[in-house]
Amino acid sequence: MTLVTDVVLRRVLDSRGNPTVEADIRTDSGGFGRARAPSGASTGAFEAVELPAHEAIAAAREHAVPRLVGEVYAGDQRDVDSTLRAADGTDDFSTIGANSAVALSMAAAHVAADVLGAPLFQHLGGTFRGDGFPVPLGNVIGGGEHAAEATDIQEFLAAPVGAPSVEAAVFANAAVHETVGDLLADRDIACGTGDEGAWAPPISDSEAFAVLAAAVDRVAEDVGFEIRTGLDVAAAELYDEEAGVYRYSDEVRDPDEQAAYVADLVERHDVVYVEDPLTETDFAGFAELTATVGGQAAAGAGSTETLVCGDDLFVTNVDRLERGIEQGAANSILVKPNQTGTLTGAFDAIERAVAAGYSPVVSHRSGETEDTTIAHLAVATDAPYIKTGTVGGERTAKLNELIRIEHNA
Ligand code: 2PG
Ligand code: MG
Repeated sequence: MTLVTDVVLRRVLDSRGNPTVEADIRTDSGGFGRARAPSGASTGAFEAVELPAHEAIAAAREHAVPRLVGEVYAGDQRDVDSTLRAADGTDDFSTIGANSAVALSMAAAHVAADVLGAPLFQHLGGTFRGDGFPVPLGNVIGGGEHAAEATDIQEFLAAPVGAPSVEAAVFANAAVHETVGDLLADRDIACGTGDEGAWAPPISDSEAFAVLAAAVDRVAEDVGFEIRTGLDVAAAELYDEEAGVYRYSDEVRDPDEQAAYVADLVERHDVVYVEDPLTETDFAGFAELTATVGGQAAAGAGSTETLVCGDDLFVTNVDRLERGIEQGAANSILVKPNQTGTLTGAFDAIERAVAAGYSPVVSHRSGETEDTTIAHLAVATDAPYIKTGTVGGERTAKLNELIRIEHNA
């Protein structure tokens, strides 16, 4: 029923105007699935390799497509993904590109769901539990690699942990985004937005916190449920490897000072989620910080414990996660399918994380498309959070899909 009979790869636009890979897969039973690869700007050094889209497509046509067509059943995701790995022949997808790999892997899942006549999250093994939906983390102020002349910290996030539904959470984040815009205008701060649609004002991180806190308080009062705050420090981008220090626009911090600074931010601003507080190789520093701010148990939506999340640290890689678990480096992992190249890789990372008491947070990339696969992945795996922006078509594609899933559940 799900024998792959046709694979098409093409270049399409991503939200930054760059080319990315789109894959279509058809099966003998007339099924159809389509998916697109996202692309990072603050990419981790240990991620699977993204090739220029045209190179990735040419290489996948040569090495992967002949091994898929007439050979593989799209419903057997592990077989599809191990076929992609074998076709590539490297550890990091540097032959066919993680962008081609992830588009093909996700397209296979979509076609299998189509053949079953089931929503993707159900095909992936999930249900929608109204009491345990993925809480969307909304990027409302940002800078770093996502916007020039803005904050040093890459993402200031709204975390509507008390929301009674996905729909309420999505609209709360949009309201925080709008309120931040109003508050910046009140202060005569003119600014545009960054790659993910977050406001990118030319203000310090502490001013950004003040604006975020004011916006979150105002919206929380309005909607009547708790909204906390989160951060993606994306510290690897601030780290000067040669000097061994973190360079902010107004300050230089050594690793101890950086950890103390983040711990202070978490305490002062009641931060519920902090991603990449230290650089991508500092497992020991992460472990110390997690011991300080992370609490003991696995945290989830509505919990008062702070999630310390590894993005560039773990790059959705089970081996790096294993090392982190051994050292107590974090209590959460960011899951981006394109960092590992396949859905199987993402599932394996989530499974290992959950077994170790780590909370998985499914995430978009700064370069995105209208692809909605991650919304289904988050629901299918019961992830407590999903990070997928707040406004802008490529972000609302995922948010609206979450609302649809909730609505139809
Ligand atoms: C991150 C992501 C998404 P990028 O750092 O978490 O927000 O950014 O895709 O640029 O790596
Ligand atoms: Mg990150």
